Amino acid sequence: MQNHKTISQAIYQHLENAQDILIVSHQKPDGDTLGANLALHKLLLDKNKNVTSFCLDPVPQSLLFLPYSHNISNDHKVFTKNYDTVIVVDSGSLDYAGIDRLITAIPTKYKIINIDHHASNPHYGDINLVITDASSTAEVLYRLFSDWKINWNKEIANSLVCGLVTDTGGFRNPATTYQSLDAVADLVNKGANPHQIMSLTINNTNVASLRLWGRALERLKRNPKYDLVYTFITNQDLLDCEASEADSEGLANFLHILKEGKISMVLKESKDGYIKVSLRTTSNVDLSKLAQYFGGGGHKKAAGFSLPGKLVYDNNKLKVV
Ligand SMILES: [Mn+2]
Repeated sequence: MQNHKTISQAIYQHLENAQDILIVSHQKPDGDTLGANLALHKLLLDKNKNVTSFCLDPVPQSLLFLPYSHNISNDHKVFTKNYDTVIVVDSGSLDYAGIDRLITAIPTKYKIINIDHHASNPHYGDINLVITDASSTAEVLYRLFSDWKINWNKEIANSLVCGLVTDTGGFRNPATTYQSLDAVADLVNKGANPHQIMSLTINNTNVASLRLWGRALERLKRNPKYDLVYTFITNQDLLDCEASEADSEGLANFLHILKEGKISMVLKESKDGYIKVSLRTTSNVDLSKLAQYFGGGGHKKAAGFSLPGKLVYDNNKLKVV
């Protein structure tokens, strides 16, 4: 942690002198990337900075409860304005954030502050705070804000708890540590309401989504050779169940409850002609390395990558074509 304290101070010093700050979440946003973005957003607004928050995709309905969520822009024009600082949260790369090209349009010189917890993060920022044993970027920010002794408020506390709740699957996955729970306990003391956040996020499903999960669960297969359990979702499934791609989110995490298989894998077709592969394990296999081999990334116990192609299920066999 001694190294993190030095980086924490470097970020603090930089932000004290910064004026125009862009905060970027990753595309297809989740509760962690948006919670982290908006906690920083509120903190920097309170410090009278000019703050712009960006995400390539719109805020999902289920996360609109986050304080200041309406301040998140997905207008590419925000990249034509002047900034001295770009903070990227919860993104293993600029490409993963979806801004690798957009960022080149910023006319001024700026520094990138990279705040993340993905094991595959290659430290692409000018200042990098990447804590891979943190459950979430929200937990990284909790440690940062605690170092800085900020003036806490309910909005910041709720935004951070949203990241902690969603990235730990309600404190159930192996990323949940003493430090995650300690952070949440303290944030509750500062006004956050984890029960309400859980019922708005992870305990917030719909009929279309459950029908889609039903299809995927019915198809679960074991591969004894690799001690793997897997299933898949096609674009046709989305049409048949009147579900959206977002409705399959959480399925890979849900498979954590399985006692069979070292690794669980969910393959999902996406509309852009790719197959998204999500991997989870409760064993010591480092999935981030496996995912990086295929051009993806993530954490040791939860990682993913994409492949071009389609899924074909024929004769009880799944093929990628
Ligand atoms: Mn995260």
